[in-house]
Amino acid sequence: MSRRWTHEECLERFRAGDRRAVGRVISLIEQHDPEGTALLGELYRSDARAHRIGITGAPGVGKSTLVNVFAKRLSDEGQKLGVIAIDPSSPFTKGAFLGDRVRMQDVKGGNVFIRSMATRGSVGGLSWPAWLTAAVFEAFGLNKVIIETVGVGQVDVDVQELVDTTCVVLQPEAGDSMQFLKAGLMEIAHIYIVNKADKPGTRAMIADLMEFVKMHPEVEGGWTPPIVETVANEGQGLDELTEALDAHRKHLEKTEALEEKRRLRIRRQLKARFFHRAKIDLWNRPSGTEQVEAAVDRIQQGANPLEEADRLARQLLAGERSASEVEE
Ligand SMILES: Nc1nc2c(ncn2[C@@H]2O[C@H](COP(=O)(O)OP(=O)(O)O)[C@@H](O)[C@H]2O)c(=O)[nH]1
Ligand SMILES: [Mg+2]
Repeated sequence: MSRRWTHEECLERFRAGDRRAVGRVISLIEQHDPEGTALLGELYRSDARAHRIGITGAPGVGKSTLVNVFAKRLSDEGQKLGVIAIDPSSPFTKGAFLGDRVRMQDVKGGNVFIRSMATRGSVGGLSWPAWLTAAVFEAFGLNKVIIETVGVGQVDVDVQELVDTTCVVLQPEAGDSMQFLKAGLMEIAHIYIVNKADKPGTRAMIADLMEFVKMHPEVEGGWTPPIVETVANEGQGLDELTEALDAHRKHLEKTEALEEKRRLRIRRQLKARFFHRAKIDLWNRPSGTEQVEAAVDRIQQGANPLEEADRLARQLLAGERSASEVEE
C-alpha cells in the first residue's frame, strides 16, 4: 500500500472517483480510526440513493453464484455497484467466504466494489458496519448495493433491516420442499428466487411456493412477491430478476415506503450504536469499578442478585456519585 494519504488527499480522490479511496475510507471506519469518522462526516450524503438489495437463503442454494453473474451483468451494462458479503463465522472473513471471493475476481474491476465482513465481534451488532459501508458506497455514487448473507441463522433475517428489497433464494428440494417455510425467511421475502431451476423438482417447488404466496399474499402494503426462476451458473433468469427488482423498487417509491424504510433503518442503527456506546461508557465510569466490585461483594455475601444488578444499573446511570449517596 502506498503512503498514507492525508485527509484532503483522501477526500479529493474519493470525490474524483478513485476506487482505492473507497476501500481506504471503509477500512478506516472499520478500524474505528478517528480519521474514518472525520471522512465519513464529509462524505456522507443523505440524498445519495442506491437500490439496496438483500440476497439471503440457506448455504449452497447458489447465492454467491447468482450475485456473481448478476454483478457481472450489471457491470457490463455500465451500472456501478457494491457487494457486501456478510460471513458470520469468521472474524477475518477468511474460511467460508474465500471461495466466493475467488469467484468474485471475475467481476471485480471498474464498476464493482466488493467488501466482506464478519459479524462476530462487530461493534453495535451485525448491521452497523454493513450499513456504514453501504453509506460509503452510496456516497461514491454506486447505484446498487447487494448484501449477501452466508445463510446461517439470524443474520439472514436481520439483513432485511439493511435493504430496500429482500430476495430469498431457494432451490428445488427432493421431497420436503416446504421445509423452507420453517426457516423464518419466508415472511421477509419481497422476491422469491428459485435457483437451480435446471434440477428436477423445480415445477413442484414453484407450485408449492405459489400456494404459499396465495396464502400470504402481502408482505408490505399491496406487494405480492413474485417468483423468479434462475439457473445461476448459466446466467439464466437475470432479465426476470432485474424486472422483479425494478418493479419492487418502483412499488416502494410509489407507496412512499422507501423513505419510511430509510428512516426506520437509521433509527435501528442509531439504537444499536447507542446501546453499544452507552453500555461501554457507563461500565467504564471512573466510579464504576468500585461500584461493580461492591455489588459483587454483596452478592457473594448473600444479597439478592436481581436487586443488586438493578441497583448497580441505577448507580452507574446516576453518574459519578458514590454508592453511599444513591443508597436507598
Ligand atoms: N445445477 C446448478 N448448480 C448451481 C446453480 N447455481 C449454483 N450452483 C452450484 O451450487 C453450488 C453452491 O453455490 P454457491 O453460490 O456457493 O451457494 P451459496 O452458499 O448460496 O452462496 C456451487 O457448486 C454452484 O456451482 C444452478 O443454477 N444450477
Ligand atoms: Mg455464498
